[in-house]
Amino acid sequence: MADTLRMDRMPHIWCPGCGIGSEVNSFADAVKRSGIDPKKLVVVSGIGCTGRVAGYVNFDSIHTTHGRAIPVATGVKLANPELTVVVFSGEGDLAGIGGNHLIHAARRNMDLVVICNNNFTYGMTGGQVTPTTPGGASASTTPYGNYEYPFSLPFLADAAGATYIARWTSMHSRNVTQSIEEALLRKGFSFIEIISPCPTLYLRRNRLGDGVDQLQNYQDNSILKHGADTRETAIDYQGKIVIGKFVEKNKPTYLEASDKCSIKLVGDDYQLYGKTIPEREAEEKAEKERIAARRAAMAAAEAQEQAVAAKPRKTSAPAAKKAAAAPRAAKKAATKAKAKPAVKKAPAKKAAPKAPAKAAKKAAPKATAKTKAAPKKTRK
Ligand SMILES: Cc1ncc(C[n+]2csc(CCOP(=O)(O)OP(=O)(O)O)c2C)c(N)n1
Ligand code: SF4
Ligand SMILES: [Mg+2]
Repeated sequence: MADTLRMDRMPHIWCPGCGIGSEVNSFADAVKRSGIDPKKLVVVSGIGCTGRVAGYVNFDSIHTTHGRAIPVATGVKLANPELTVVVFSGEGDLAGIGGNHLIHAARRNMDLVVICNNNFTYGMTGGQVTPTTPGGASASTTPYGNYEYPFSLPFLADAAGATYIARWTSMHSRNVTQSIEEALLRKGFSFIEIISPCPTLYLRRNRLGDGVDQLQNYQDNSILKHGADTRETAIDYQGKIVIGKFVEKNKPTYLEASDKCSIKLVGDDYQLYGKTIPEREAEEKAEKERIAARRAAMAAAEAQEQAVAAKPRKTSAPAAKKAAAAPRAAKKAATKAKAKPAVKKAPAKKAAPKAPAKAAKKAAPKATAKTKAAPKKTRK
């Protein structure tokens, strides 16, 4: 991750067992896999433990004020529509003080990827209750148990108009990576919620053990339900957590809708930042092709790496298998050709260790006896 993190900022502030670190890891991985140009990526965070993400990533980033990550990100996107803009923040920042911005960006289908770390608490400021704290959970401001009704964020985002909605936990890091990758490559408002442990405040106050205990809870209580009705995604205290990709649909983004309106008003000469719509479309197409080429190159490199890794080594099980098969092949060849060269050419020489090859040279029955030695090598 050295190229995606500002290593000069390490060590980071996050506590041991906090879920934010693994989310950043997934994010960095997703950016790499997506094939998008990192120079055209901007990360915006609000304030909070999660808000610190913007300070650690090696992309253009803004660590803005509490609750204002979405409006700042909206401004960045409108000022330069060629950028991919990601908001990475906590549920307090996004759904508490910034809740109004969240619903309006979703309503407009603003072209943003919003990654929301939901740890059910205001981590940075001492564990106060948040809009998602489950009923009954203890917080520094609700020491006798939370008596408010919490938001289910996927339901809120859905009702407001988000066009991509997924929820995972920090236990599901591969799914998190995959969802972020998908969101980076699509248009419109994408909302990804990640349920995550805050051992220092939420878990300790509620006597729920450490980060690992909570990951076990996620493992035991997550229910995978792609396409689930978001009305059924509420989370009770330590209860079941419905996870998956709930919504994925297309509708014009804010910029597309505003382009359409402007064309109606001024005709085809309409320009945004000095570029006509066909010019912008041509640039977008070229960028998509560059991304596709990068992805294809990465897939080819990955396939090659896998092929190298799969190549049998002398002591590996496939090598032993080959070795075991070699005398049989030699015997067959010898019987068939009744000629020395054929026996010499037995494939045993290359893949198999000396013993079976030697055996193949001599006689088939003996070779069979030697074959028994092959598994021993594997065990070693
Ligand atoms: C206008 C304003 N109000 C309040 C605060 C104090 N404050 C800073 S972070 C935070 C809560 C962060 O909670 P969350 O967004 O859930 O992030 P976490 O720390 O849990 O990752 C609050 C209330 C602030 N910085 N600015
Ligand atoms: S206080 Fe909680 S959310 Fe903040 S870094 Fe520590 S564990 Fe993570
Ligand atoms: Mg929080």
